[in-house]
Amino acid sequence: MNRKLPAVLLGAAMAFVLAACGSGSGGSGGDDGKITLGFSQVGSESGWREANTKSIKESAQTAGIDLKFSDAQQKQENQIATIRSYIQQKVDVIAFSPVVVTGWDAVLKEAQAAKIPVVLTDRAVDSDPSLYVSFLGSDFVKEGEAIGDWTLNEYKDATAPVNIVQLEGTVGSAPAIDRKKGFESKIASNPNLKVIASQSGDFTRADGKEVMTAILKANPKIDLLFAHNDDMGIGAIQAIEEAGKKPGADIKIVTIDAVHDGMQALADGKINFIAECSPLLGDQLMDIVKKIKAGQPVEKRIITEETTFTQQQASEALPNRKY
Ligand code: GYE
Repeated sequence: MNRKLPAVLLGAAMAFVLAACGSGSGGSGGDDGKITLGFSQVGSESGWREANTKSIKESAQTAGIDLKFSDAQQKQENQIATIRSYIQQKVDVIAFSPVVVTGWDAVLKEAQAAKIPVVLTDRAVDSDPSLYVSFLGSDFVKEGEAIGDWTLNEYKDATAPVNIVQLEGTVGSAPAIDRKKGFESKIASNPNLKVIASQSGDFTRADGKEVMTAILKANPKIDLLFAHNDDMGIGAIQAIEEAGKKPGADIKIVTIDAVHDGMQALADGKINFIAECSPLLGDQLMDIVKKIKAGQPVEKRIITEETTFTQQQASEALPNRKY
């Protein structure tokens, strides 16, 4: 996977940005002087996604950017079709949150041939970095590591095996791949920590519940659940309660995102720990878009700042959370 960015490519990307905006022609934003941004969203699978969509729409409005927005319903073919239509409409900049990491080369090359700069938000692709201008989003490996560190500490005195279940995000998506990698790399140092089941719940509450119900039936002893997002964790809480067990006590639960409903479950004692993943990418995205149009340099990789929450910290933070 080619997600490391050799320095030499930074220069190449810059040259591309400058070439793409040097002439000032071609953009559909010409008529009223507004910049036009075409954005292809993954879907509306989670509370995180809802907050992310709201952030992008609000920030576009505040920035005076004309936003064309499309929801791909978690299907790559929909995203590709939308990006092609943005190319045809000659938008000034295309941004998208790629549902999976593979399969983007052709459409990214089409955008480059049309001199339309592309910004990745939230999720990565495995295409050559010269095919996009910037990538704005979280460090998902770090989030998985934060969950792994909590787990190592929680079970540091364990003398018997700790049975762990993992509910993975969308198969082939950057957050599912990287969170699993970060988590598993950490827990590998304690041989008592055993992942006994690991399956995708596609980042949704419904699938989280369904998959956890089946896993509970097949595994009488589960100590810890790691769900790759809050929504799957909340779905699993329902499954655990229906199985007559107490979430947060009989089965401990750790998740990623820290959206409102996750934080509420954490404050209520049903989740034990959450690593934050901020969906508030709108303002930074609009800044990038404006810089690109102004021919100014933009950073190739912009990493979102995030933290972690214990139950106590969640109770304290909840009243002031924006999402
Ligand atoms: O964690 C999950 C959403 O890509 C970071 O996608 C995002 C993830 C987020 O569905 O809730």
